[in-house]
Amino acid sequence: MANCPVTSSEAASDTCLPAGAGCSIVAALDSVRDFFEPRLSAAVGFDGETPTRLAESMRYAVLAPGKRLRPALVFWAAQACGSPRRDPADHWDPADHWEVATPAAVAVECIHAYSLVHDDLPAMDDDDLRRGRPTCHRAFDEATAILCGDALQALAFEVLAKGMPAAVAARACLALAQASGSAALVGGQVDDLAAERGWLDSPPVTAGDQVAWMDRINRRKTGALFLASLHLGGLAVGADDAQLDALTRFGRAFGVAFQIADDLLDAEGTEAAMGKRVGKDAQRGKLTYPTVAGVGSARERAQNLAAEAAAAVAPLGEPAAELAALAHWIVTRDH
Ligand code: GRG
Repeated sequence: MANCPVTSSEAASDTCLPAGAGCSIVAALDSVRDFFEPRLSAAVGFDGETPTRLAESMRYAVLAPGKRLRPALVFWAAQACGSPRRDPADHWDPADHWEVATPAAVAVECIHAYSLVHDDLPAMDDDDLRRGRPTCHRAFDEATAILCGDALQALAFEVLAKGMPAAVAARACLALAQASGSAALVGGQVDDLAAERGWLDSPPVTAGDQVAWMDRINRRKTGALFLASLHLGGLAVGADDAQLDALTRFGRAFGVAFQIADDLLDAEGTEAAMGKRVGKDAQRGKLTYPTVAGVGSARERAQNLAAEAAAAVAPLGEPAAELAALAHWIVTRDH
């Protein structure tokens, strides 16, 4: 397997970030995609009773070129928690941990892809472009896109239940169901719509209340699936409570840092780099971190959170270097 470990010293240093020569986190993400995408494709290689149009829409949605951040979190959490105890001689091969964590990586990417397909629908964000291509309802039709999302969601749990040992599968299914259900992904999406569509009895007014409101939405809408990705990766290799706790602290800081960076990119990024429409938030007068707190302080908070995330996984040692580097990268990326 092509693997490109990032060292702890690179993770802590700005010089390893994407703009720098020989940046290893970008290569490490390429390694994840090289390993993961053939396995993801196999998971949506339907036969039997799945109608062709539905199968095509699911492959279209899930195999479109995404960053694969959630699978990366699964694999890097697995390698961070699995390595020391599996090979005390320290000759660890991350491939062992990635293979065992593959059902978890496929499952979280299926949930993510379904949420994007549904979010792009006319009843929600009404977008025409996603991952540089026409959105699913544009390439197919609305009914197919709704059913594609439904089937991707069910597939996620099928893959976990089939691919993991029973006791681990039950914990993993619970964690993923909670992260994608009414109290997290779906609930966060509903609250986001509520603010935008004037469904709130008392919208937040002060800057402090607005930041708390956004944190609460993003913790559920975006952060919960990142956290579940990390936990599923840990569970796949039998992580202990201390390791899961380190992943939790990493995931909480990472989730907010990611969302602030996403808001900054919506305000300042380009459609070509992002592969989706930008400037939507301003058009809709939506609350975002840069509009409430200002671009400078939003950027500063994102960088502080990235450092906090990296510090949280420092006790996991060298195998957690990719996680730390990813936290720094997500706040400096251009897509
Ligand atoms: C429809 C239940 C339901 C939820 C929708 C995912 C989502 C919730 C909304 C998408 C809108 C949005 C911009 C959310 C915030 C951040 C986010 C999930 C960005 C996309 O994730 P990336 O950058 O995308 O990892 P790729 O395409 O690289 O996988």
